[in-house]
Amino acid sequence: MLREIEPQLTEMGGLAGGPLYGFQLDDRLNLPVHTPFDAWGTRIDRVDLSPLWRAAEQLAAREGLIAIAYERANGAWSRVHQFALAYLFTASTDVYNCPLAMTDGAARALSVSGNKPLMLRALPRLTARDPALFWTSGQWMTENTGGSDVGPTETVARQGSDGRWRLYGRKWFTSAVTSQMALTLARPEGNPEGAKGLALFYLETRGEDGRLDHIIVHRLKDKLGTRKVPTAEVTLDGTLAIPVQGLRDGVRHVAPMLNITRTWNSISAVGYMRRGLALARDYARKRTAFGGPLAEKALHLDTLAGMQAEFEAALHLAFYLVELIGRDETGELAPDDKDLLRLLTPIVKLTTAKQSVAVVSEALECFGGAGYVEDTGLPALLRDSQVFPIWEGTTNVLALDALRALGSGGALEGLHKLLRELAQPVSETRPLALVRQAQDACSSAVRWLDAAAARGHELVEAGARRFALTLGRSLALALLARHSQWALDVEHDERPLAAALRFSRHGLDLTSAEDLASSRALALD
Ligand code: MFK
Repeated sequence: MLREIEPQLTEMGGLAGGPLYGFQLDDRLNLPVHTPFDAWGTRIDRVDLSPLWRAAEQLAAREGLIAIAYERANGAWSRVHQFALAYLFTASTDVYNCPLAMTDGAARALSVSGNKPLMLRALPRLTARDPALFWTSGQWMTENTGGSDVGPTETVARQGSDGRWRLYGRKWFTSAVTSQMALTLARPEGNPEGAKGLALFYLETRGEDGRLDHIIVHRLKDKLGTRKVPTAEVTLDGTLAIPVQGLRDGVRHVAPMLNITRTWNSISAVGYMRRGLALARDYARKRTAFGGPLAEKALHLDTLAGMQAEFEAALHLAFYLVELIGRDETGELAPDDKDLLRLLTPIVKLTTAKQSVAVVSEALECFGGAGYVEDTGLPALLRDSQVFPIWEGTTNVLALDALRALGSGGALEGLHKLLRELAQPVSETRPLALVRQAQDACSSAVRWLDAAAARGHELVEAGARRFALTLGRSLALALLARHSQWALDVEHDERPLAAALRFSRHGLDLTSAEDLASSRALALD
């Protein structure tokens, strides 16, 4: 498989590190433009994209960035192929990964919905390789009432006498509004309050006349980063929509989408770390200060090495998640592993997102003042990375999701089993000690959980983020250790072991017996 896909990866890497990167720098000041009215006062709500984004859409379709996962030419490993390409593509296309994530998520949610007519209508477009046929999807969940807690969603779905559903409400934050379709939550009239009363709806943004279908675009959001993404605030004023899967439990039905978009988030976070490092390492060889290149300064090397260790850990973690998804989609996962996949999706997302902000921030610092100057293109990297811990669920929301995903214990059993399996091929003392360290940290986190649970749910909630990060970092170390053994055996290369050792020294076990009263006093008094 590697022989088969490597030429495409090499080509994408060359593009991303060459002409596409140049294009990105040239495109730096181009932003999407919203034109609410035409010259004659007719409401048109046209949104024009930047040239880079227009090219990214064509490239993504042609290279099969969505299609590969659905064609499944390499069975369970097709997801690895797809995300390896996405990893290379992402940092040079100014967050075009956002519509791709949503498109992939929508394709997945529709695929498992059992709604044949919608699958027949949308899937061939969402997975098209022909740019003329290719559609992207939005995910419109966030309202004035919030993006984390979607239970209070105010959008209402009304069924007309013609039997068709129309949506009425205001979406405070949509993903790219230029998408041809969206999956969105709305409350069918008469349904109970709260999340259970929401249904998942499919809508096409434009009617047969090519005009927006009763959608008013109020404005594009003025965001810290991801500025090429035409994220919009919109009102739905009678937009035709189709229930995807019944008239309730919209959150459960959108969950397959969330899990895919969270995986895109993880891979993108790793892609941004890699971009920051690639630039910082290149600069270290070129920049001379205090009598020599930065690449010869011990402290600078120590800093870069620490960043590289975090990056390698995140890479292994994110691609392990991708591997599980591929196996799940091809029916190759045992029930325990399915529980593990459910647990790892939020854990990997939150762990890699935090690593990304830290590493990319450090990458800017490696450039000194130049890292803070816009026309180097570097500040945008940090602004864009800052979306990873927010987009698709904040760190805390995902840490709580991870607690829910523990279920009746199958997921933790799956994790312990995985750590044992990762230890199996490891024979050398040094990587073996690292797997043991990962196992110990994981066991200690589980002991913390049991002890906290015995004292009440609030204590568990307070430690949820540290618990989730401990599991994420432990698994990352075990994966690094296994890879180190492989690299020693096959490539006679000590470098991955050095990354694993360094990562282990950054610390794994973050759980501790904080008490609620002192947190409250520190946080608020
Ligand atoms: C790239 C640039 C983009 C531009 C910038 C964007 C900036 C930010 C824009 C945004 O606003 S992104 C925010 C997007 N919002 C989210 O990602 C939602 C975050 N919140 C959560 O994920 C909450 O955990 C959730 C809304 C899901 C909680 O809602 P509920 O109703 O309390 O869910 P609950 O009761 O836990 O789950 C309902 C059902 O769904 C359960 O199944 P049952 O009905 O069978 O019991 C759950 O098991 C299931 N479920 C929930 N999450 C799941 C899941 N199943 C599988 N996987 C999951 N992840």
